[in-house]
Parts: sequence; structure tokens; C-alpha cells
Amino acid sequence: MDEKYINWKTEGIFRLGSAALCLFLLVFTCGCGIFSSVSVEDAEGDGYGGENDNLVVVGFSQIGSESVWRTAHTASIQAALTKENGYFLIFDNARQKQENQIKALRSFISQRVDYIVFSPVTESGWDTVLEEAKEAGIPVILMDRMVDVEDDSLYTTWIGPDTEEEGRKAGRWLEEYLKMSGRQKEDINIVVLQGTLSSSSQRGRSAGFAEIANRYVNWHILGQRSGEFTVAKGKEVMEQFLEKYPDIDVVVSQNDDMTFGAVEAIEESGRKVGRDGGIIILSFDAVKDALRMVETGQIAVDVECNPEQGEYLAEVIGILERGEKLEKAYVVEEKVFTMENVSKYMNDRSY
Ligand code: GYE
Repeated sequence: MDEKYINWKTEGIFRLGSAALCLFLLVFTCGCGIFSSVSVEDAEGDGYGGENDNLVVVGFSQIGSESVWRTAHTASIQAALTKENGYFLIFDNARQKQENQIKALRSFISQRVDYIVFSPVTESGWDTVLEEAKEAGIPVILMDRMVDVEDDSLYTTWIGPDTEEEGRKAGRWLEEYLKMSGRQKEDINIVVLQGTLSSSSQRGRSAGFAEIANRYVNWHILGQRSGEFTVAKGKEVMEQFLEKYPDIDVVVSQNDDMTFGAVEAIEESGRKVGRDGGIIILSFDAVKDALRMVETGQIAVDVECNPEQGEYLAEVIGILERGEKLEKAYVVEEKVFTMENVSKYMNDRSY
């Protein structure tokens, strides 16, 4: 991990304290309003002047609503950037298309928002529009996923999960499990349901898991195919895997939604999932419905990916507003859930 990464658990409390004070002052000076976020079109039509003049205007381009995780991520940002907290949020859902995200970013630039926030669907192809934002003097905050740009001054900072480490965590769990169950010498046939190809979450989780898998000559990755982070596609790709490879021991599914589809496909094919002689499922995200399946043993391990990033975003904007020193990357805290520890955390989950 790059040393410029900040661990939120250790540094966050102090920072959150000062952010809260700042936001309190903003609320105090701006007065209260009813929460709202508006679409790009609404904002262009109605403008956001008048009573909103003192609010910090944020344009947020979200990838889409492909997963339970994504919906929770959107909700967290909308809950943090309220008018009561001093923000005017312009929200745009790009429906999985990069061209829609670029359009939204251009619209935010022409509206001269104070900050642009976006989760890039894939890593490449952002240079031109980010240069336009830089020229307009608008700070760009990346969330969740990363961009691949030559000049990293094209974005101000990034807040998100360490998906490569998530991949390693899944690999390490499998390593440990095979040892504990005396299967470390057996041939282990693995298939990988990948997320959106070329997204940083797909790339990170693939690379992290492969790093561990490459240490074992008896771990065989038979196939890797994209299930696009959705239930339907996850099910479809799992059906293809089951047909092509009759002897699958482990499925690495890069998000819970694809896992839901994959488990359906496996059970419909007459096979079992679970540690007890079934196909072992390694999943990512750890949304509530998936944690229930960890409890019942259908999912062997679920590596958490934390979507509740809204408060971190408010904190980062607070730092920028106060002109304080900013890090280039902020990594959110995450756990690993198995049958052994999951019940302790079930009740805390809101998504
Ligand atoms: O795991 C998945 C989502 O980029 C970390 O995107 C995110 C991933 C998350 O749709 O469910």
C-alpha cells in the first residue's frame, strides 16, 4: 500500500470532528432547507441561485444502479450532501455508459459547479474531459473506482476501497481453508465471475486473487468471464461455466449480485454450494442478503467492500473548503465475513 494512503480509522475521527464543526458553521450561516438532490436537467432548467447561493454545489456522476452495493453508495452520498449540511447536490445516473458520464461531467463544467465527484465506470478514456475540468478550475474527486491517466493532477483526490487487497483477502481465506480441511495438496478447479471489464474493481480483485493463486500449482483457474456485476448476467455466465467445466470446486464471484445469480444457477443444475462437499463460493461486497447466505453456509466467505463513503466525501470537501492539506488517496476500512463471525455484524447492516 502506498504510504500516502491514509487509514480512515486512525486519522478519521479527528478529521470528522473538524468537518462536523465546519458543516455546523455552514448550516448555521446558510439556514436549513429540505433535503433534495436534482438531476442535471432540473438543475439546468431551474438554476440553483437565490436561496441556494451559499451552498457548496456538487455535481455527482454515478455509474448506474447495477448492484445493491451501488444503490447503497448513492444513498450514502445523498444522505451526506444535504442542504441541511450545506450542499446543493446535482445527481446524474450514467446507466453504465462512459459516454453518459462524460456528458454529465461536461454539463457540470458548464454549470460551473464547485466540485465534480464521480465514480468512473472503467479506468481509461478520461483525459480530455478531466483536462476541461482542470482548465475550468473545478476540483475533481474520484470515488470508488480509479481512472488511468498519465497526469495525476487531472484529479484532486480519490476515496474508495483497496480492491486489490480485497482480492488477496479472498485468496488468503481459501489458502487457509484448504489447509485446515487437509485439502492443500488436492487439485482445486476455480472459475472467476468478473465484474465490469477494465473497471478498477474488476482489475484489482482479479490481480489480488491471482497473486495468491499463482503460488499454488494445484490451483487451476479454468475460466474467467464477465458477469458485469449483475444478478442476471452472473447467472447466465455461471450456467455457461457449469456446462463447460463439470468439475468446479471454487467460484470467485467479484460481487454479491453475481453471486446471487450464480448460486441460483448452481442449485438449479442439481449441484450444492457450501463447504460441506459443495462448490465453495468466495464473494465480495457483503450486503445484508449475502451475509444471510454466509450465515446459512451458501457463501463461504464474503470480503467486505464498504459503500458508505458519503461522510468521507463530506470530510474531504471540508478539507478543500478550509484550504487544508489533502492526501491523494483515502482508503475505506473493510472486514472479512465467514460463518464464524457473521452473526455479530448482521444487525448493523442497513443495505
Ligand atoms: O463491488 C459492485 C459494484 O466498484 C466496488 O461496483 C465497486 C463495485 C461493487 O457494482 O457491486
